Amino acid sequence: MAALPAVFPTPQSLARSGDDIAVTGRVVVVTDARTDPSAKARLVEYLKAHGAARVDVTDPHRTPKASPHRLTVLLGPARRPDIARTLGRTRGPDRTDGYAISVRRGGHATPDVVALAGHDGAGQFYAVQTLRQLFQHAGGKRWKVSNVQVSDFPSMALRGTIEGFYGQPWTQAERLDQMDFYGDIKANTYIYAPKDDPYHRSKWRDPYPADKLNELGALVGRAAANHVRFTFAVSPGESICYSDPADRTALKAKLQAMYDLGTRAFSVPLDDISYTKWNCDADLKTYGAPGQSAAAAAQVDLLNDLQQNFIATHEEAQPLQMVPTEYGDLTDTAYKQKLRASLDPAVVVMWTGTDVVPPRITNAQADAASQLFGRKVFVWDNYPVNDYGNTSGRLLLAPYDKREAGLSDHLSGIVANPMNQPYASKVAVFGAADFAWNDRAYQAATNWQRAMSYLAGGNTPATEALLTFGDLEHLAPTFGATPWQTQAPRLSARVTRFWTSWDQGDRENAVRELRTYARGVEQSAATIRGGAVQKGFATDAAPWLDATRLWGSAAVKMIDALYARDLGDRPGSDKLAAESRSLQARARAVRIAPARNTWGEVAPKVGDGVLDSFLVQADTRLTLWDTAGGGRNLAPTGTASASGVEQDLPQAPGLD
Ligand code: 14T
Repeated sequence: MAALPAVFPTPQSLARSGDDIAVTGRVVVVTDARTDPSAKARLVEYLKAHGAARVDVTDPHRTPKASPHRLTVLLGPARRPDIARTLGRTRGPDRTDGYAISVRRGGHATPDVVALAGHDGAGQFYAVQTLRQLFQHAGGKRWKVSNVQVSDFPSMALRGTIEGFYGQPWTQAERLDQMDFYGDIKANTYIYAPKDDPYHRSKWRDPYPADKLNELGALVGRAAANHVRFTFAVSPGESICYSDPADRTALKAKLQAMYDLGTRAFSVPLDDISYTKWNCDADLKTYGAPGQSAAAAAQVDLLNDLQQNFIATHEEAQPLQMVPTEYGDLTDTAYKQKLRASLDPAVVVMWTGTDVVPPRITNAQADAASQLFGRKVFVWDNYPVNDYGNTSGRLLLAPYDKREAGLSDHLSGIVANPMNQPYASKVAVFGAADFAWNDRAYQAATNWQRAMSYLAGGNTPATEALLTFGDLEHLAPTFGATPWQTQAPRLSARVTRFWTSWDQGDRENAVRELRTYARGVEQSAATIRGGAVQKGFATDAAPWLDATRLWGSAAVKMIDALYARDLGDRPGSDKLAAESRSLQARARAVRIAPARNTWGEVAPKVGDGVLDSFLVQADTRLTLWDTAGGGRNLAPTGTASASGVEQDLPQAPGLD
């Protein structure tokens, strides 16, 4: 029997139950009034993309068009009689967002049946999203469906992203694309909080102009069609007068305008503001001298008012979310004491993990945070965001990692704060959504491969090119000096192996292997631009791809120079090394412009500390070839490395 299909996010339970079934030319889909409309639309779309020339939609009470020659797909609530019958012993999903899938082979007179059973509308939609990943090629233009039983639900209630970075906000087209992406990965939350939208922060009192409001309305609709909750955030902390009724009214009016567009979830982030000064004299009178405790009292007054007099009075409105001014530590302070003692228990509190950009998030930390804030916290995860100094020149393409299994016991959810580059952010967001869905099954390395395959539309060479490129953009900085993910682990291991073989005299093999990999680096840019990978990714990564091609070519030339020299061809080697140096100079001259980020016009970093170090090491060996005896390692311990070499530094001394 065929292997189990790869489904992401990883289902809680998925087991093979028999031979696969064929997608027939005509397929019958059985729905009724309780069938989720967007689940139904996607189901028809996916069936047509996988071999069904015609899809007949009918309901359980009409004469079934079912025939043994037509695959029948039932879509609706788990309790619908025909669905419940087909589910049989496959456990129904009694949880929010839960679903079950049961594939049953027919007989002589009965068709093959697939039951897609949702606990709720989102569950139905997620059943269809899983079905999308169960289609397998069956030769020619034919398709089959993996014969599996699935019982699935999310471990965390809130999963998705918070557009919460500094720098150029995403465009409307990019956001619309993200909503579809979130549907694909079963993420249900998008929090709109771009720091540089003036109407979100500095001009929070002003209503959105009509054109912006139209765009937001379209976004709310696209989110809903993907079972994503568009969550509107407004950050008044820079200028609000907490005790001023007019400011309270202005804030509610801002939320009301979004409610009228269909938004049902709201957040008031109070991060990155001063709590040691008031914005008005009235607050001094009402709350006393400024300080941690007084600030918390003022914030609590505002938030409780919004929860009780806006959220609670608006149908379908979700509990209010907030970001505390102290969002990234585990110290008990007067501020946190006040918050946990008096903030309405319904209000959801966000927390970033320790140190704003956390090197890891553990169960013990999350438990401590929950104690401090008096409720399960909602993680604002500052990965892969690239708006702070240490990310200058970087795309962050390493997998989502170092979040401990079991966090679902302590958190209400996780949203990733992405990069200014929305498509490139999908690598990490794909991982964060998988972790939030099923933290205990999460495997970073496996997820990373699947994320790349998703971006490459399943194309194998394009997936491989993305993995090679992602390795060169793997370093993930913290606010401190130590990155929490290392640079280029794949390339680094290959370079180490190269010098080991080289020094042992196995030069031909050493050269063949590393040269092949360097060619892969050089060609990855063209492959990523070749059409299989989502276009937006290549746009986001354009300067990095330009530089990657040049760095890859420089490495190939340098490897050839080493080999030529080893064969005794001094002039040929000199020429190749010179070509490599000029390619390196061209690579260093690439600039990221116009910059979407906060870093200004800088050079894209590509495999820095690994690729450039290799080139310096190789060049040094060529220079000292005769003195050191045939390009052998110069360090007595055999560990000469230049891992600290920054690409912006001048070349190592004595090389020209
Ligand atoms: F609210 C928070 F949870 C949060 O993370 N706020 C900001 C966020 O908008 C930003 O994208 C992120 C990464 O730079 O960090 C927070 O902003 C900071 C935090 C600092 F400690 C900006 C500068 C800092 F020094």
